Amino acid sequence: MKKTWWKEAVVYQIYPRSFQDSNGDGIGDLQGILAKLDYLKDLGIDVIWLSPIYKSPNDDNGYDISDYYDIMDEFGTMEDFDRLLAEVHNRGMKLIMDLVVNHTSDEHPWFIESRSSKDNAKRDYYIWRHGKEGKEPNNWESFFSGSVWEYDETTDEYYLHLFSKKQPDLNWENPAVIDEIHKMVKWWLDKGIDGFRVDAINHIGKADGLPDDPHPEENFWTVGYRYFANLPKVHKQIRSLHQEVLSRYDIMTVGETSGVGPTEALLYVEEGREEFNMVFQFEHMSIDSGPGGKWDVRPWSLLDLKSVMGKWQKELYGRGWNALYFNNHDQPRAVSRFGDDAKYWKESAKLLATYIHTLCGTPYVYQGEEIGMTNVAFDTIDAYRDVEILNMYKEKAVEQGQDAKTVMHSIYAKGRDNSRTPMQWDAGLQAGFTTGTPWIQVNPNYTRINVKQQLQDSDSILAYYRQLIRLRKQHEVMVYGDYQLILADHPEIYAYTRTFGDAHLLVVLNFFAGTPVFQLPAQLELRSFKLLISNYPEDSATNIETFTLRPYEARVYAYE
Ligand code: ISL
Ligand code: CA
Repeated sequence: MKKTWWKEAVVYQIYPRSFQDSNGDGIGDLQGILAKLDYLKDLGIDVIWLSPIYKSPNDDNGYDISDYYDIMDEFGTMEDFDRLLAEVHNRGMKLIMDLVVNHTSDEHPWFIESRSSKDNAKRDYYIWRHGKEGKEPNNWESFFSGSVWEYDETTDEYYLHLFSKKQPDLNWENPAVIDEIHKMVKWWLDKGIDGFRVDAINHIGKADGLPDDPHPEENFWTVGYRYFANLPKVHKQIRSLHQEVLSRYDIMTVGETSGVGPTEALLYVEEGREEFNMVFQFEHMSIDSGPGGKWDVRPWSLLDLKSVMGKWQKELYGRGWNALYFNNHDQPRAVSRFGDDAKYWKESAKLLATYIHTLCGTPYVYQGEEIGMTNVAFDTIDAYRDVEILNMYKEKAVEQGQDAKTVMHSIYAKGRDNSRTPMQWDAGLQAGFTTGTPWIQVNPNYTRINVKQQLQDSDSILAYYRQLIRLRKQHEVMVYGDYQLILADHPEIYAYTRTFGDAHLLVVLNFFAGTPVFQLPAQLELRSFKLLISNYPEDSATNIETFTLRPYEARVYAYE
């Protein structure tokens, strides 16, 4: 297996709006990030991924871009960015940007021109269609509720938007659009950034003729998904981006691709395909949803987690590379979702960290994860900011008259604002995030859960992350080792080995609050084990052949 820096790296995702405000306007900014670089360096971070910082009217917090070549006013200036990049590099870290090219903002000059008339030169930068008998051109539904089509009076046509109506989809069938995007990507790479996380890239191709979805009820994601996700034409576009631009730089790329299993993922990441280094897959993020999609909240089972993740570990090994994550700005907080954010908060946050950092792939840490930040439950819908949440609430609770309480409960479980509350730096006012009024309320548990407290506590979640990340740098097997599941059918214990040449790891994870007994499989009995890390104070048991695990206990052993 080829060794490269991006396989050995640990990535930290910053959602700039919620990270650190430097000027008291309640919105995180680039100066704020600059002030925290030493914190990230000390944590052991190699690569910082910045969620979008480009000019944007913020309908979707920067994922709606109105100028790819400029910085969002609230975040600072291009000089601030250049300084940030230089300071990241000075510390021996790298910086990757979010590349959002499935759509722009409706306030992007291209779209303003495009909508102005049918014969405007930029008309075909976007996807315009006539209505069908006075209705939308087809039955596809947006990820953010309602039709993907928005009627525009000026020209009496509809434009397509897979996300909010302020995020019109670019027309990737138009060579002029592709030229513009290649040029822009090159411009950022020439500035010296170290790669991209590529937003919603699996959606850039739409099926020819934009057919109606004949099975509107059968979609986990949204109606029409099969016609605008992971189509063959997407790969052509990515390969041309790779060949013409990306391949000329020593960078890392990670595509965001919902709806793929390992087989389809290999089309994006297999070495030699010349597309991406890795992709974010969503299968493990769906194990707590029913057939109705993400808001259809269900309990999850460890056996599902094992089978999904095991499949990815096995099928990509030696052929592609995994991106490992439990948290990002679109997902609820993992400690609330897969751990226990009350009694075993600390143990379970460490357990989940142990899992992500001992699988084969590149681990991603999302801001606040390293201190065990939890979900939030605001009393009223007015406290929420996310366009996906607000549109969904309006559709279900207001228009369809569904029980508002039930809708709020699915927001508490799955809403994206769970991970967008301000970073909890200390126990002072507004968690040290801002001296003003934050754009979204802080989680009231900041007095208990914050960076400052955990920096002083050698048993903290933060200290544990640092230890795990250091360990990864000392043991190549943690990065490159082959994964082998043991105790496959155990419903509470998740255990596996990793092997790289002569180096071996044994990982034993008790995913729940019970106290199951671990039994070492016979084939490992004659080995000698050394405990590398554990989320409980080390106990005296030298015999690991059989032992009782404590709630959420995690142990990692090296063995020969
Ligand atoms: O999860 C999905 C739909 O619920 C995916 O199919 C979709 O690719 C994903 O939601 C895309 O997310 C990204 O693009 C969005 C933005 O709102 C998210 O924050 C971003 O991560 C639009 O730019
Ligand atoms: Ca600010």
